This record gives sequence, C-alpha cells and structure tokens, in this order.
Amino acid sequence: MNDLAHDYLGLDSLLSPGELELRARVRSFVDERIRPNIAEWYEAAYFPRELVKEMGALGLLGMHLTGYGCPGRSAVEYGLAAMELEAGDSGLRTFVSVQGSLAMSAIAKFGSEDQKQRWLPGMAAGDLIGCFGLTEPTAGSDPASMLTHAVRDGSGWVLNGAKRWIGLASIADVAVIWAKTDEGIRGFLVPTTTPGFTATTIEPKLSMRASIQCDITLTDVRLPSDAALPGATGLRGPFACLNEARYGIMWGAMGAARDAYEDARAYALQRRQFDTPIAAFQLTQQKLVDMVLEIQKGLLVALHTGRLKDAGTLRPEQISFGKLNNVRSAIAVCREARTILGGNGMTLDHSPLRHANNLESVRTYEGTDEIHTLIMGRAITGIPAFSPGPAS
Ligand code: TGC
Repeated sequence: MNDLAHDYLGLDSLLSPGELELRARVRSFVDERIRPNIAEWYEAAYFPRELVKEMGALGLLGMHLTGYGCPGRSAVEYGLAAMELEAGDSGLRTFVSVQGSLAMSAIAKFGSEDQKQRWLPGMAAGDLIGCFGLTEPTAGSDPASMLTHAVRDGSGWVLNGAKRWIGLASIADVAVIWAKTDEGIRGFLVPTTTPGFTATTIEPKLSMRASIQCDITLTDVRLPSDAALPGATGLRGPFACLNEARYGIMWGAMGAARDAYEDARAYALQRRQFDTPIAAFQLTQQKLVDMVLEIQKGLLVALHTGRLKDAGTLRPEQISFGKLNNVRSAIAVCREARTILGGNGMTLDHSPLRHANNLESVRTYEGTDEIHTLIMGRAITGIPAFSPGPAS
C-alpha cells in the first residue's frame, strides 16, 4: 500500500517513536491472534477468554493507570492500542475498555488501599476480570433514575436490583455495582460468587457477537461494609469512569473504519467488472476518498483529544465531540466500504459489515449519539435539553 493510501496526511509524524512502537506491537497481536479467528468467533458468538492473559501480558489492561501492576501508559498510547484492537473487532476493544477504563478505573479512582491491593494487580495481569454495572432495564441514558438500591444492615450492606447490558458480567470475578443509598449513589465491589448475584448473557445478538453482554440480578446480596467504594458519592463517580471509556471509543471507532476502508480498497483494486478494476471507476474512487477524509479527520480529533488528556486539560464535553463524531463517521465509512464489496460484503470473509454491526452497539453504549449531541448542545448554549419535563 502506498503512503498516501495508508496515511494520507502523514499523521504518523505526529507520533513519537515510543507511540509508534506500541502501536506496532498491538497491531501484530491483532494480526496474529485476532484477525485469523475473528470471523469464526463472530459467527459462533464466542468471546476468546483465552486471550485475556495475553492482553494482560501485553500491558493492555488498565493501561492508563499507574501502580498496582498497571502499565502507566499515556492517554495517546491507550488510544492507539484501542484503535488497533478495534481494527480487529469492537468486541475485543470493548473487553479492554470494560476491564480497564470502567472496572479498574472505578477501583483506582475511588477504592480504598485494601480494595486496590486486592483487585488491581490481578486485573492488570488478566487473572481477574471485572465488570461495571450502571445501566438498568429501565435506566439507560438516565442513570439517575436507577432502581438498584443498597441499604445498611448492621455493619454491612444489602443490595437489590437489576442491571442490563453489562459487558463481561457472566465471566467476571468482581462487579462494580452502582446503587442508590441514603447518602446518594454509591459504588460497591461485589465478588460475583456472592449469593444473590446472577449474570445471564443476552443472546442472540446482531452486534458485538464476539463479546459478552449480560443481565445482572441482585437479590438480597449481602456485602461487608468495606465493599463500598469510599471515594465516590453521586453520579460524578460513574461518569468519571465513563469519561475514560468514551475517550477510548473515539480511537477504537477509527480502527474499525480504517480496517473497513483497507478491505474495500484492496478489493476494489483486484475486483474487475466491465473489464476493468472497479477502483478505476469514478464512483468507487469517490467512495474511497470520502472514507479517507473521514478517517484522517477522526484520527486528528482523537490525537488532539489525547494530547489534551495527557496535558490534564481535557473536559468531558470535549470527549463527547470525539465519541459522537468518530463513531458516527466510522459507521458511515464501514457501510460505504460494504457497498464496494458488493454481495461479497455480506459474508464474514470481509470485515466492513461486521464492523458496522458492532458500531451500532458502540454508538449506543457509553452515551448514545443523542446524549452526546445534547451534552454538546448544553455546552454551547448553556441550556440543558435532556428532559422536556413530564409528558402531559
Ligand atoms: P446530573 O445527573 O445532573 O449530574 C450528576 C453529576 O455528575 C457530574 N457529571 C460528570 N462528572 C464527570 N464527568 C462527566 N462526564 C459528567 N457528567 C455529569 C455532574 O456535574 C454532577 O455532579 P454533581 O457534583 O453536581 O452532582 O447529570 P448531567 O445533567 O450532568 O448529565 C445528564 C446526562 C444525560 C448527560 C447523563 O446522565 C449521561 O451522560 N447519560 C448517559 C449515561 C451513559 O453513558 N450510560 C452508559 C453506561 S455504560 C454501562 O452501563 C455499561 S456499557 C459497557 C459495558 O459494560 O459493556
């Protein structure tokens, strides 16, 4: 592939040698361990748990955290890894996001010293898996309306409620469960062997098939007093974790888009119709150019956002810009890439439609397109438009 086809604006020149080296390492992992198997896993709705320890050894779990066995990488490095993983499949990037950005971040940001010592080293190594329970059957975009609650019982707590769309819950060792208490919303570390905790996979799915999403039920789950995260009261706690995951998504989506574009470009150069490669048709070239425009712009957004994050100046409203823009662009790129593949694009021999289907989940979780639009709308007008008030 020539340079302009691969990196039109020369954006690699904006990355340091260390960043390029990390990206190459994750890309090799994806090429060797994910790419050859992903079609089969997707078809079988199989999450390759056997890769979890390998991802730990590669330093992909809790990448942006320091101490407790975590790699202490920069935000840009974390983003580059997310991009490479999602070029393989959104399901694998989602695993890394849920483990590192959500579950481990919650413990690292708000946990006690004992909680950090107990969970983080094993999670960083991939020996332990975590999940993050915020969304509920009747509380998705509006987590403030959650019904799950925790009440004090002697020196401990009793939790009751339900969570939905929780990644990894059925294979997790620990669940970070957000619940209403008399003091406001608090986070609890629930070992998944605790009586009353059950996780059931949601299937069949048309998206994220190489990943696990679950319903959780909590029925009189009794926890000791030290199960509560001491550092977070109120929704600010879970939202701080969502910021981390939303940030990774803006990079990841560009990985899916890039992979779809590369698949379509390679196909267009070898597929002949009317006695000529279809890449010679003006309509095909326009599609490929539109993809390059969106991918390069999205990468600039992600990289700039990452630099702001590393500088400590990134605002949550700016993360919404990247999540909204990049996932929306990535879906459009993947769908357009599928059209170049014609009927062959319907099969799992090609990645664009698989990526597009996955991105339907990505545009929905961690804040829908609509929620990020309204976060930006509030930021530029000063007027929140989330709730129209009670319907008459
Ligand atoms: P409001 O309820 O007024 O705010 C509550 C408090 O939170 C603060 N806050 C933030 N803090 C840090 N980062 C952010 N991004 C924050 N957003 C809000 C806010 O300042 C306030 O603090 P305080 O101290 O004043 O109490 O909420 P709001 O009006 O700010 O937000 C409304 C809205 C709609 C934007 C918010 O509710 C929202 O983002 N909704 C989307 C929820 C969402 O993304 N859900 C996805 C959950 S992901 C999941 O459960 C599993 S998916 C992954 C997997 O497991 O596979």
